Amino acid sequence: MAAQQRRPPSDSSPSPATRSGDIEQIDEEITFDEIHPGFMIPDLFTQLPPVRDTLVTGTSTVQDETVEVCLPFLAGEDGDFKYNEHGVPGIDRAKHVRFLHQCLGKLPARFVAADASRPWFLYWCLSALTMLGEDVTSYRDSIIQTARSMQNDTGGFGGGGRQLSHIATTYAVVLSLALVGGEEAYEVVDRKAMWKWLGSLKQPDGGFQVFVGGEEDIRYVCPGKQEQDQADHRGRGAYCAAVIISLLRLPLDLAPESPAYTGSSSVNLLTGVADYVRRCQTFEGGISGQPNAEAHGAYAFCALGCLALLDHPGRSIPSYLDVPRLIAWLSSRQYAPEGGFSGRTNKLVDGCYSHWVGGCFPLIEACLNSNIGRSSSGGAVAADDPAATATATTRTTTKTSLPPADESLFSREGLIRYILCCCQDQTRRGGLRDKPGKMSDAYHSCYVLSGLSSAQHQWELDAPEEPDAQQPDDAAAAAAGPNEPPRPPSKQAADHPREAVWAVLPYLDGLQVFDNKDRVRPIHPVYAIPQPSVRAIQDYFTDRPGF
Ligand code: FPP
Ligand code: K
Ligand code: ZN
Repeated sequence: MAAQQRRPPSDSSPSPATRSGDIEQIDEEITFDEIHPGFMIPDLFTQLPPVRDTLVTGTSTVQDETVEVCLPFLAGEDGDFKYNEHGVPGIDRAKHVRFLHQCLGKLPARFVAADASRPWFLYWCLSALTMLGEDVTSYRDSIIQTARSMQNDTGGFGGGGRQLSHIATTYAVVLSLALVGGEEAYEVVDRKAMWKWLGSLKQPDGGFQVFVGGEEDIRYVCPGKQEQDQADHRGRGAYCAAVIISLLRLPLDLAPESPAYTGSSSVNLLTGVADYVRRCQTFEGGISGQPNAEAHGAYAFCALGCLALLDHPGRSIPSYLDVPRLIAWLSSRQYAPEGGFSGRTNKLVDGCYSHWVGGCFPLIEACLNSNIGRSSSGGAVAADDPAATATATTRTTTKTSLPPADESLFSREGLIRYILCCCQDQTRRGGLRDKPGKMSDAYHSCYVLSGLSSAQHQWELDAPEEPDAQQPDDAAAAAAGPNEPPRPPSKQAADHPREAVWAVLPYLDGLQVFDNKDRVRPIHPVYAIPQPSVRAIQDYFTDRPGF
């Protein structure tokens, strides 16, 4: 951003002094710069977009209203915030932490509708608290007890006692156990039953049902969202399944009872998943929850995260997706002046897409920057899958033309501004939110902070072919703290795709508009929980005797 573009908002906008009324004695002539000396906010974030479509529609009206509600926060005019010299407020840790502890406690009666989402509340709150730097091990005993009550003998976890196991609630419980950590927490999981249950969800088309016997007409309510059908959930089902399988180091082979069982040892729990993801890329370049549906940010993250677990992302992502078109779609999700992301075309910015869309960028950047993303070698495709092999061959051309991402592919500054200016509830309530005017909640607190974490950190990925040559620099690794050296391959891990080695960099390219005290903890780009928590649970289950 050029220096001359960084200036205080234009005089036409009301200044905090004239708005808040508590500095009445100040002369009207006084400039914004004198009140906030050195405030440097690019015009991009304080003014209406220069190019506008004059056609007025319902969509354009709500978009205009959204810009109007965000502008005062972005321009440093909200009286309740203390802004730094970049016009960015700090993160109100104490209030958010208190809000999240409250959400983990007893909830008011109206939350009865969210009863089946209890595992989600656990994950959202524990994850958000962890990113804010809190130690969540004090919740270990109660999480263990709660998780036990949610587990079914037939495998997996339901939303509560005597509820059917569901892939999403299972994912949320497993992540919650990983977040509190420790042997007793890991041991809650009946891995053998879990393995059998996942096999029973695995479909011959490569996808996963989200619960046993779930037909397309069986619906369930996604927290805070409208009802959607089962098929629409397969895209995220595959991501949840891949995360569960990887964290618990489950064997990949299928039991004969699985609907996907063919008797061939080359068909396993992960077979066909990448091809399923490929079929979900739409004409827009984004990714939908099932083939031929509307592209949505939530599925983009699930798709990329899933591919990143099936093989090295530098190989799997360009093999199965048209990356330039995906980048174009992802980039179109970031709006100005708001700075935040929308979830789909012609919709509004929302703080939770800071993760669902923002969290795609570390994966894409790593894919472009890892050596393999630039090489012309073939993709990671099972030889027994001719359709996928053909795809990989055509995609190789695209892959060779992908340049490395020397600069971020999104505006980190814009996202950080949107999050810190617009997504914090500044009242006593605390917590993070969709946008100004909306109530904070646990879901948005988790995903807004996850997005902030990806915007505040940079990740580097090893090249898969030469792991030894790609060890992270010792000094950088030491400074960054949570990075760990690659592990030697173990017997059981051998049938799992080799885990890529992610390293968080101790610096951030470009201008840093937030203060260091406002940096939240880094989270693993694929699992969205801290890297040491991923490492600890995987290590515990690697080569586990018995199962
Ligand atoms: C539209 O909501 C939302 C969707 C179509 C997808 C919701 C899915 C998730 C949040 C992801 C779940 C992921 C996992 C890992 C379980 P909307 O119409 O209210 O919002 P919009 O206007 O912003 O599109
Ligand atoms: K929304
Ligand atoms: Zn949202």
